[in-house]
Amino acid sequence: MDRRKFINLSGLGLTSFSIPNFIPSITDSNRIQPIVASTWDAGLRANVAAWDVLKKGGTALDAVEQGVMVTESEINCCVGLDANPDRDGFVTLDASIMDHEFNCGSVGFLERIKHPISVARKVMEKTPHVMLVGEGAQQFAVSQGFKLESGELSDDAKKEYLNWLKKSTYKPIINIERKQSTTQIGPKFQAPTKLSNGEWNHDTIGMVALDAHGNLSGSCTTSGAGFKLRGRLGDSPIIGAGLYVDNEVGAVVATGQGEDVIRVAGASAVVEQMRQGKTPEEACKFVVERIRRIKKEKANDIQVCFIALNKHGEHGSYALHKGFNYAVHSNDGASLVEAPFMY
Ligand code: SD4
Repeated sequence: MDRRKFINLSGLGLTSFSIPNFIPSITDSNRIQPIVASTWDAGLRANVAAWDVLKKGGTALDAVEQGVMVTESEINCCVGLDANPDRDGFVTLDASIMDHEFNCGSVGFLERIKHPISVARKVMEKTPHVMLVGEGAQQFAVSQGFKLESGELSDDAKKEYLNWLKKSTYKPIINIERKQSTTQIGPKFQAPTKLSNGEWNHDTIGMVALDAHGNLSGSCTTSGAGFKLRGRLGDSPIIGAGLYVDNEVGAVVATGQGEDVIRVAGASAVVEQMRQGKTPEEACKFVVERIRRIKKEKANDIQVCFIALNKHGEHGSYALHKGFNYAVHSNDGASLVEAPFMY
């Protein structure tokens, strides 16, 4: 046995004395290659943090938490406390996280907490529950040491909100993106610009990852729809809708009109299609087509997108409308992939 193989195997807790004949040798070509994929071009920056975890042999769960925390912290971003408020002027956040053993946690309608994804993880790890919402979720967060922020709107969000109040039309159109935001990879990125005319209106990051141990995890965090009805929850905190992971099959996240993702138990439906043998892209397409059938001509007014990562590290995506992209990071580097679409 050469030294390299010995080191690989000893990393698995095996030594040259304990290797039975039937254990296949581990070579560079069959070693599990970690990978992370996340929604939109903001995912490029989030993936850098996730990849930092994965490349050191860290868990997919840590990767998907730390990755989306980057987006939750970005200034002038539609995700996190800097996002647009609901119609009463309050930013309310939803997030969920799921690991390779069906452990999951989520928060909904959470106010004044900077990292809802980390509260979701605490719900998963420290309580017997899956989901906490509103005041109770906030109390729980504070009890776990999270700081209660001021609740002040960012300058940008204040401007948007005052602008919206002029007409107060209730029409939360999510994610039909006609202009691309600027993007750069690496620590010195340029934050994407939010347009005041509603042409850039996505508020979510979803992330799926496979680690070197062969385990999948996923996360999703959002401010939901800008100027939404107070108390509205979308798909992102709902396990099976905005996020689902089955370690035997794959991990899926959704972005877009949450109501229509919930209607079809979107992320779970995509996982089930992969279980039937579809590729990640085929599985996403199948469920997007189902949504289009259900919505009929109303499908023109909404956007729905899924990204899926299967057990073997193959990724794919599909969107109802043109304009959705997702970011991928692996040993091959970082890339932004334009998703195939129906319209
Ligand atoms: C929601 N799915 O709350 C989220 C919104 C979204 O980019 O994806 N925005 O319905």
